[in-house]
Amino acid sequence: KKHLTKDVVDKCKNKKSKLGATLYDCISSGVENLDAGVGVYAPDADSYRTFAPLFDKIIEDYHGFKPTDKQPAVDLGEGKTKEFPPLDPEGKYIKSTRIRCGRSLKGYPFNPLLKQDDYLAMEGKVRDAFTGFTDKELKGTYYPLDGMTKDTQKKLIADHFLFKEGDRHLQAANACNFWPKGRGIFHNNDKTFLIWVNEEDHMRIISMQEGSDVGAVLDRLIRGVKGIENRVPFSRDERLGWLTFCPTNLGSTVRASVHIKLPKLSARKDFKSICEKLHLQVRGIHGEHSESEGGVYDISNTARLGLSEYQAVKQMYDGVKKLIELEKEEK
Ligand code: ADP
Ligand code: CIR
Repeated sequence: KKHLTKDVVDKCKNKKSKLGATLYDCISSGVENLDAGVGVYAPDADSYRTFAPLFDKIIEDYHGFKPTDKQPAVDLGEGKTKEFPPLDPEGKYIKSTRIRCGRSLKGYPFNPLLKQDDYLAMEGKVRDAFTGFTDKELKGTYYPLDGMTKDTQKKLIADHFLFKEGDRHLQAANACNFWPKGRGIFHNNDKTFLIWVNEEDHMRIISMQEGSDVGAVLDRLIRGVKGIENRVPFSRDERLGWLTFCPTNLGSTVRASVHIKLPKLSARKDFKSICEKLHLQVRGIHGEHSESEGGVYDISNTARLGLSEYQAVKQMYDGVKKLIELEKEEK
């Protein structure tokens, strides 16, 4: 609605990406969901170039990343995790901490253009990679969604480990074809290291634990990412960094979040705008498009593109540190 001007439509309406995606394929989610925050997805990597008149505007609006900007070199934060000691050592505010990143497999488009055979082949490839983990803490089991009981699935979702099902934004983007084929979750015994397979992105790599030890969560994520990238090649773009289906996740792809209670601050009318000024995004207790429950919010870095993985985590860390200070100052 905001960026699909007549000029943009005229520039894009007769184009097709290398794999045949049209402008409508990119905007269908927002067309069907007028309350969407962003409303577009890229069916393949080439769509970001072919439909640049639209994507560039949305990317600049969301990340502050200009068409001439370039994603910095990868810096996962290796050797620097000690810079992130627990944010809330007494456990008064923060319940849990999670850092996730997205990765796409080289040679495959995104959801709308994948066939059932692609899903199954991709699932096989990443499964092989998981079995190769040598790090004791990361070792675990892959649970395909196809065949999982509804009770197990519900519990994994309620406990914040598994992706939801039936997201209307993804459905309208044509991203749920052949569901649940090729979809699943890998996790270690403690459920502190998890990988979502073929939900919104080919892979979402997640590290999470109770409490506020951001450094420990990041350290585990780094080991996990390195453990997989040795086995499956990821697709990366010179300008846009790690490639993802949704333009909000490009670049570092990192969303570092805490589940936090800030009773005084969150009662203020300007709570969301305080967070925005600190470059923080507020989500509800069950993630995107959900509400807060019992005063618990999911607070994370907003930007992912134009900053390194380390900087994305630091954006959340510094912002949440400030929020806790402000909560303590409130009368
Ligand atoms: P994503 O983080 O992958 O963009 P969502 O916003 O849907 O996707 O969140 C996925 C799940 O992760 C949800 O169940 C959400 O509650 C959970 N989650 C996010 N941050 C935390 C956290 N700090 N602690 C525990 N669970 C979390
Ligand atoms: C939307 O437009 O609301 C969904 N397609 C999700 C967009 C990415 N999420 C976000 O910025 N919070």
